[in-house]
Amino acid sequence: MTTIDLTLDEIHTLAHDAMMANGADAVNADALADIVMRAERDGSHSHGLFRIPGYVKTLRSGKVDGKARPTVTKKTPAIIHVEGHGCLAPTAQAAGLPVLAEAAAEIGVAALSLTGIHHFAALWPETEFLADRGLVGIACTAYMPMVAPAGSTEKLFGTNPISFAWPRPGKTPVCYDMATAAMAMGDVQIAARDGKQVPLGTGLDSDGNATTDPAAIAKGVLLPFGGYKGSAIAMMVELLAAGLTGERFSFEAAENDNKDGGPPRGGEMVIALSPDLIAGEGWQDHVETFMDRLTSLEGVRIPGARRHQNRQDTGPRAINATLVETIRDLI
Ligand code: PYC
Repeated sequence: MTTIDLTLDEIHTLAHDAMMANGADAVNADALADIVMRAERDGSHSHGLFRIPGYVKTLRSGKVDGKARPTVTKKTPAIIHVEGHGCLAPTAQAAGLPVLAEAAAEIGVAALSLTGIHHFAALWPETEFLADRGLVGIACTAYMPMVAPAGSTEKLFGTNPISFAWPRPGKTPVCYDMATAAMAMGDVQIAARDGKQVPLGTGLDSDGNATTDPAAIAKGVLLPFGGYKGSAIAMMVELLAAGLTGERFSFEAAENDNKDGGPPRGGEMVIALSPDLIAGEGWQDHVETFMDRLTSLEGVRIPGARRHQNRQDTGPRAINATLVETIRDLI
């Protein structure tokens, strides 16, 4: 694979310019470019520039409103609703997360439901936002049907990612962000692009046969991670991100989507909890004894540690050259 070195500023500018050239205004372009740059910075390539062609498709087709201004409503002191009016998720999150954090810090627990958004990004930016403010964060979103529930070969669930972050004042938070599919579709597509195989158990081809060929899986179905256990968590994500927000389930998102190749309209649920108010004084020391015990075990890695390690490097990132060319052609 040929790569081009881009600084973090150049990555931001490339993403920003691609959005602006296709009808977004500065507020929406900035929110999106920030998320894309942070994904590349942390080594989350499948959520970085790789997503720009898909975002641009949604602007060009008119499915996403690149000039939308989300509306924030406090339904109760602890229930915050953001209606995105068709924006990409980062714009709505930028409006809602500060209100969520303030409510949870005051009351102890608060929920943010986002509707009318198009989510195609990582979810750790949401939960890390909360952990950086001393709160526990949980976020999940449904997507297009790509995953067969355990026992079936028919897709119904989205890749349905879920993220969890735990604050560690003075340290980087514990944070995971995982598809409830055995592999995120972005990673399957990148493996197909780079001519790599994926582990058996990732998905089935269009005839329902197990395969290690990512291109065949992209035409067939993904499997949930961990069999029926992952399937139950994928179902929970559908219920939280669609049932609880009132937005579309993955199958409804697909039925109503214009199939432009970008993210469909959907919902996201973000929950914030305050350990200061729930556990009370001393929680940090108590948790750190657990973390010390955990990390003393041979081979154990704290979720999020690799991304946080990558983040220390502020130098250029090697980006797939064909992708950079593709994005430049969109400007
Ligand atoms: O990474 O597959 C994904 C995803 C779907 C919705 C948001 N992110």
